[in-house]
Amino acid sequence: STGGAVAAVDLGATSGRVMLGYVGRDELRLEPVARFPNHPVRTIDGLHWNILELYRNVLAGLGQALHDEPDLSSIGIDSWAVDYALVAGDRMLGTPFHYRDERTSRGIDAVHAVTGFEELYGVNGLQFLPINTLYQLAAEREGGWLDRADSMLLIPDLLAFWLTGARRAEHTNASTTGLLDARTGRWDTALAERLGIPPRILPPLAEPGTIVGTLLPAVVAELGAPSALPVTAIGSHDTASAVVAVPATEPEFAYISSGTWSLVGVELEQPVITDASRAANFTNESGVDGRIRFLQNVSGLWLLSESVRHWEKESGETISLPALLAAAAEAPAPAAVFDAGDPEFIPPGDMPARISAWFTSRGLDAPRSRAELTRVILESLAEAYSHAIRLAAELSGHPVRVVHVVGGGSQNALLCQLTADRTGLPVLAGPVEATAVGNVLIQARAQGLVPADSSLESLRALVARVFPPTRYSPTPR
Ligand code: LFR
Repeated sequence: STGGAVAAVDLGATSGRVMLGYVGRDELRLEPVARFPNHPVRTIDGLHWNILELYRNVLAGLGQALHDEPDLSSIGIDSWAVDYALVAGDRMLGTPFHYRDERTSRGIDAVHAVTGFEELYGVNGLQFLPINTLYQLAAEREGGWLDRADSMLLIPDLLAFWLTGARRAEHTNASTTGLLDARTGRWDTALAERLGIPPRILPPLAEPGTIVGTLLPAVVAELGAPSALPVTAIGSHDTASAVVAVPATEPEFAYISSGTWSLVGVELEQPVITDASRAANFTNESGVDGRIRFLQNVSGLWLLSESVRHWEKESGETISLPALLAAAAEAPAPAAVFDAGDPEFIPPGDMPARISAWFTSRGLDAPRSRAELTRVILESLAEAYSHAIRLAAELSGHPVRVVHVVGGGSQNALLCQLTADRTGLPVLAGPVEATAVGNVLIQARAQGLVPADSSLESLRALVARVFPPTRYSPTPR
C-alpha cells in the first residue's frame, strides 16, 4: 500500500488537538493541525467542561485537516475518561460536569449504601476513584435527570453522536464507568438497575476498529467533507490509545501514561480481580484488542500544574516551567515523600498548602520553596510509580524489565530520571503524542493502511522505529 491519511481528535484535561496521521507499511507521521485550550467553567451548580467550545474547535480543526488533506479516510476521537452528557432525543440535558466537581462525594455514599466496594470491585474490577461515572450518575439521581434521559454518552461518544447521529459506547472508555462487567465485557444492567440507573441510557457497545457512522449531511456541508467520511471507533479512552502506542519491543514492560494523571501498570490478556488486587487498589480497564490495562491511577502532573496555577494567581507573575524544573533538580532530595494518590489532592484549589499540610500534620518538615515543593512532587510521583510497578508485577505475575513513559510527562527529564532511580529499571521515554499515535494506528488498521491483521506488537514495533525513545538508566548507588 502507498499509505493514506486519517484525522485524530485528542482531547486532554488542559488542551485539545486535531492531528493528521499518515500511515503506510513503514510510515507513521503525525502533523499537528489545531491546538486549543480546555478551560473548565464553574457555574452556580458546579464545575463543567466547556463542551460546546471544545466541539467548535474540533469542527474547526477537522475543517482545517480536510483543507490540508482532502483524501482523509477516517476520523477518530479520544478524550479523558469517566465524564458524560445525558441526552434525550437529540438534546443534551445540561452541560457535562467535570470529574473534579464536588458532587461525586454524594454519589459515593449513595452507591456504597446499595453495593459495598468489595462487591463492586468483584464486578467491574476498578480501583476506588471518586471520579468514576457510576458515582457521578448516582449524584444525578436526586435531580431526576436520569428519568428524563434516554442516553448517557461519554465525551468522545457525544462528539461522535454530534458528527454522525450514532449513539454508541466505545468499549475501552465504557470500562471506566464502573458499570461494565470486567469479565464478560458487557454492561451489568442488573447492577445499574440496583443503583437506580436506567439500563436504557447505556448505549450499545462499539469495539475499537469498527465504524461508528458517517458524517451527517449538515456536518458534511459545514466541513466541506466527502459525504461518506466515517468516524471510526478507536481506543476512545485516551489512556487506551496511549497504551497502543507504547514503543515496546519486548513483552516484559510496564508503562506510565504520564499527563494530568499517571496511569501505571502492565498489559494483560485476562483481568486480575482478587482480594489482593482490591486491597492494593488496582484497576482492570479494557484495552484495544481485548487486552486488559491492569494499572493504578496515581495522580500526575496535575499536582505540579495546579501548584503553578496557584502561584501565578497569587503573585501575578508568569512562572517558567523549565526554570522551575532546573531549580527542582538542584534542590536537595527530600527526606520524605507524600502519598501522591491521596484523594485530598483531587479537587482544584491551593495545592501547595495541601501538600505542606500533608507533611506538617504528620510532624514532618514541609517544603520551604517552590523548587523544594516541585522536587518533592516529582520524587513522590516517582516513588508512587515504583510502588505501583512492583505491585503490578507481583499481583499479575507479569515480569517487568523496562518502564516505558509516554505522554507529556515523558519530556520531563528529571521525573524520568527519578523514575529510573526509584524503580531501579531502565526508563524509555516517548512518544509525547502517544495518545494521538494510538488513535491514528487503530484507524489506519481499520482502513487497511496497515494490514488488517496487524497485532498490537507489530504496531508497537512501527512506533519504536519511527519514534525511538530516550533512555534513562538508574543511577548506580
Ligand atoms: C487520563 C485519564 C485517566 C482517567 C482520568 C479521568 O487522561 O483518562 O485514565 O482516570 O483521565 O478521566
